[in-house]
Amino acid sequence: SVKQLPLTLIVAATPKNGIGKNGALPWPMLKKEMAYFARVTKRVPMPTNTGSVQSDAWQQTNLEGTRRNVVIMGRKTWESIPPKFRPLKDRTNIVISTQDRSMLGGLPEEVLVASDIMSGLAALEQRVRDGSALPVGRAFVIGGASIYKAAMDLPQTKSILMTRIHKDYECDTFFSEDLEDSRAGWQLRTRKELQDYVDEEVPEEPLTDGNDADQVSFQFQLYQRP
Ligand code: FOL
Repeated sequence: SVKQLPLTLIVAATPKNGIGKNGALPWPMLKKEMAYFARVTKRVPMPTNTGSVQSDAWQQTNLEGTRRNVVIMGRKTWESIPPKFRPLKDRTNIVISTQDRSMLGGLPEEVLVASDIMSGLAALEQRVRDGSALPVGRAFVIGGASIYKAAMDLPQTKSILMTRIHKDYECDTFFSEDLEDSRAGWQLRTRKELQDYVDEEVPEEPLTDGNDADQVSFQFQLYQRP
């Protein structure tokens, strides 16, 4: 059921936890960072073999059928994605809005609209049951600030994939300070634990990206709480 589904936040933030400026990202296009976001949010984890079936990976895939990760975002984050990239492909998109979907422009019918995260997941669960959506792999919360905050207040949110941007861009939108508050219980995991989580190699050294006028380095991190 929806309350059992683990949620993962994925976010990029400056040293002061800035995540946005004027409805967009505060930094220039960071190709390697955006590519990491796309790869990680698309990659579906291998199913864990419980039942008594043969643990052959190939058979297992055919028995379970294909699955698709879900990305949950607020209405302003939806509007910030370039139209040619939305809905985010190969992922089930859920948009959180208090407004009716008719007020959001011509959304494709495969995009779910809900008033909060849990209602969105419940609506998706219904679609999976009636066969109009694929079974869920991982569920990612992709922002913005108020949606991240709501997700961090849910007990099923145990993991945060943080890209720490090593430059202080001017921002008007910020990620929750709860990540640094020891009472919130968030712990920085090791590089090895991050690699196991995302199922890819992650560089030890910061990556560098940007343009000739604006070079920036950044680092991929994993935070988890018990
Ligand atoms: N998390 C991280 N780590 N980096 C981000 O840039 C980020 N951005 C958002 C949420 N979490 C993030 C929200 N903003 C696209 C654009 C903006 C956006 C999220 C996604 C987007 O267009 N994504 C395409 C890739 C486009 C490309 O390759 O240039 C996608 O398919 O995911």
